[in-house]
Amino acid sequence: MRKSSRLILALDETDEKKALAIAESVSGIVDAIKINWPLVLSSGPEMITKLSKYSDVICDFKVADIPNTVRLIVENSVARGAAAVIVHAFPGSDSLAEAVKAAGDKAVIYAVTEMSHPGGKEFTAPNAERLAQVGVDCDVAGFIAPATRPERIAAIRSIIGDREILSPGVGAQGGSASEAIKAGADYVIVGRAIYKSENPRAVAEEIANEIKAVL
Ligand code: OMP
Repeated sequence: MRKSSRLILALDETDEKKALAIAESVSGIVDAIKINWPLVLSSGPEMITKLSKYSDVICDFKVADIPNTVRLIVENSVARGAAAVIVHAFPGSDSLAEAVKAAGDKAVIYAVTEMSHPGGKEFTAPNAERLAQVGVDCDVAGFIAPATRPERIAAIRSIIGDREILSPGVGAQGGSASEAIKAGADYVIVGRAIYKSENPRAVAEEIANEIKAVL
């Protein structure tokens, strides 16, 4: 994945026309576009391929299943053009290893450690270090860690070495892009603050400049 602006757009806009217009307008500014269930369910999985014309696409399916099902989901995401797939680490090392194997050299796998929302403190936070370690053992490319708790990005960094950290929770959830990068994130993931704004390109540029200032 490109590492330039360090900004990833979470495109949870469910109107296909609007989503494609936003993707086009931020293309060149964001390093990747992340697609999640809302847009896949409203507009179809072919959106993965359509978006890949504008940017690398991360399929955020937060896959949490037995190895065979994980393999089928990753293979089908990659066949549609995904450059990366986000999976949960908690189903265990066999599921995670199968995800990495299914991605092969065509895509990479990111594993969730601690989630960014308040409920993320209940189950994911107390287990985040173990989830990060299982991801390292299974050789995932990187991890999801919360911009809403930058100190936790630093804690995850101490376990994963130089693997990547993608950090959601900037803007609508209260986190700051520059604080997340300063804490050790490689990329920040931003959704509503960009796609719900009047001028998504201008907001994306603003966040990219905020990140650049602390690099
Ligand atoms: P906004 O809150 O609108 O910026 O969107 C954040 C995006 O990141 C959404 O697509 C979430 O599903 C995703 N996300 C989190 O918000 N928190 C997490 O802990 C993990 C993710 C993710 O895996 O991307």
